[in-house]
Amino acid sequence: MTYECILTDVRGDGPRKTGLITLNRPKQLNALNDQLMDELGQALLAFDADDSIGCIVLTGSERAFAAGADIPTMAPHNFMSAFKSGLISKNWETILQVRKPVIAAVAGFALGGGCELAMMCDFIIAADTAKFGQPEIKLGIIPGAGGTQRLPRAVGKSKAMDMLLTARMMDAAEAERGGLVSRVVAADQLLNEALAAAETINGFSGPSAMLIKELVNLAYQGPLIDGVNVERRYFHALFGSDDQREGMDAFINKRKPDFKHS
Ligand code: CO8
Repeated sequence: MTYECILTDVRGDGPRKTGLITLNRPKQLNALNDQLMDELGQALLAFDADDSIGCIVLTGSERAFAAGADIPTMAPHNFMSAFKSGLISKNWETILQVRKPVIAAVAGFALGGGCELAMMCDFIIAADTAKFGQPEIKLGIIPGAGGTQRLPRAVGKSKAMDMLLTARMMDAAEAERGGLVSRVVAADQLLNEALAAAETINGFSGPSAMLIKELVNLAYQGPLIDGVNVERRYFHALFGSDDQREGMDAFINKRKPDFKHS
């Protein structure tokens, strides 16, 4: 498959690899247009369906992860055309269908829809150059891909209100303090660090990784008790897997596990 707005690659030395997706509209700071979002969705689903892939890393350029939805594409719309066409919404949430872990590796600007896309990933590793923001208020609009909902859950109400209402950007250090990103690394180490995290995950049981992802998202999105109940069912279910027997036998016999991802 050849793409115009993204690059794809497969990385890693182990038996399970990492699918790498790079947003690639450098002149527009990776502004997210329809074509890019279509291609991103196709690439994500293709890696998700590929049994040799354990994890996906999504990244941008040194200057920008993504500076938001493509403003010239949105500018001509009125309410009815936005409502009737579902303005750029149809292909924005494909990423939420992906069952394997998706790591965002963010350098430079992650603004508006770019910040929202990063927040739809499972965790964010940031370069020390990263800047996060939801500046939609400056354009007379509001976030449209979950920014008003996911940002407060990530950084708390006060910081979210501050960012959404004043349009100020948060640098990488503040994003880490606030819990928006899991770690901050030197910009020239960003991709290595994200790929190393993916490789670590690839070495573990694939079913465990996918179920952890589903459960953490449940904790993040839904009521506590529902998440705890589903967790209990899946916890029991994994005692029917080969990887549970292998993982525990390896621990007891002080050897490295050889997971079959089944
Ligand atoms: N869309 C299109 N083009 C963009 C965008 C964008 N979001 N951001 C930057 N560009 C373009 C610029 O127009 C410029 O192009 P050109 O060279 O042809 O003039 C090029 O990228 C470089 O940008 P700048 O010259 O402005 O570079 P600076 O370093 O001076 O500034 C900034 C960088 C601060 C990132 C600045 O470009 C900026 O403020 N960009 C807009 C950021 C923004 O407002 N983002 C939010 C957009 S709205 C949104 O994302 C809503 C999401 C809704 C999703 C709904 C799904 C259902």
